[in-house]
Amino acid sequence: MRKKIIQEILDNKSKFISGEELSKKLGISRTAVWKHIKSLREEGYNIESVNKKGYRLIEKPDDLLTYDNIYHNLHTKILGKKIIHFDTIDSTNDYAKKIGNEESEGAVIISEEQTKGRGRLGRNWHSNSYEGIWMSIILKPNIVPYKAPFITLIAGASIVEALNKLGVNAKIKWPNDIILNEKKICGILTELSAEIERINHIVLGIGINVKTMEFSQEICDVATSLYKENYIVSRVDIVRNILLEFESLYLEYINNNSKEKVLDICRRHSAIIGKEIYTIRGEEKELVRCLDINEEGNLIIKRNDGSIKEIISGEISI
Ligand code: BT5
Repeated sequence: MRKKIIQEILDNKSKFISGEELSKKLGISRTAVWKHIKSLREEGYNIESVNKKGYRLIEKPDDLLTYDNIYHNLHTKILGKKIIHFDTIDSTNDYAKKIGNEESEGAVIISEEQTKGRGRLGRNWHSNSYEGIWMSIILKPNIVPYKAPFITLIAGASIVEALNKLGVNAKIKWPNDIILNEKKICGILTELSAEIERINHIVLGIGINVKTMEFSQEICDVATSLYKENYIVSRVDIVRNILLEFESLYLEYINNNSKEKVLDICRRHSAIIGKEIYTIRGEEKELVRCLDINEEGNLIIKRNDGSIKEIISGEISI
């Protein structure tokens, strides 16, 4: 409905369209029209309303994550050549998984809101309207499935690089969190559709808190956003930068099996290397020292008994 109202007002160019005309055309009440206009204004649409004349669009916000806004100055070869944009959806990862086999590599699904955003292991990912970047990228690398987990590290590396270039000193908490001032601003969810020897597609889901000022009680102690930490950065610029950084590191990996740059970024911007962390397995928590990330992208830790261990996947906390 929101889209239809915008379209009607846009089609009317700089002329006024009355509330009555809009309500007739769209088959909704005038109060409903007014409510939609109010929420569009909150999103940044500058809509003039004049008594007896109606509504007129003065200015569109340039921060909506649409293809039209993102493709300018997007200097990628394959990523983001197609961007499917939703106002609201259950989960961009779920949608990308449904269309993954038909779509070409590099297609991006972005939604302004997710009603069932997912984290790992069925956990919930809070994805309020217009407050963040909730996107999924469809990838079809010609690599064996066991090499797929490294793509999460490529994503983490590209997100911190992208944010750093916008002046945000974010860090990677292996394997899939990006943190800022000790709190989580971004999570990555990589999902694989594969046969034993061959990948059908990978859905790389990225959620970044940008404008959220208040988090629900459940996550307010662990989560933060760029705005909350006083970084006023455009969502469109962040998306463009991530797609560009990710593409170059990703192509190096799948074409040349080259991991050095990614590992270098993950080490330089690590939130945990050299620190004491907890590894978590079920109810068990163990205090260990994080030594490094090895060539495979796995975590190397030292236990209290002095033994060195490699961690391939899992949960850690600081
Ligand atoms: C993640 O899982 O961090 C992966 C999040 C991926 C979200 C993206 S958004 C686009 C795409 N579509 C989807 O449906 N998902 C992806 P995990 O490591 O399991 O962390 C989940 C935990 O983070 C939750 O249990 C909460 O404690 C916390 N959390 C939930 N929402 C958050 C938010 N908005 N910001 C920070 N922390 C959050």
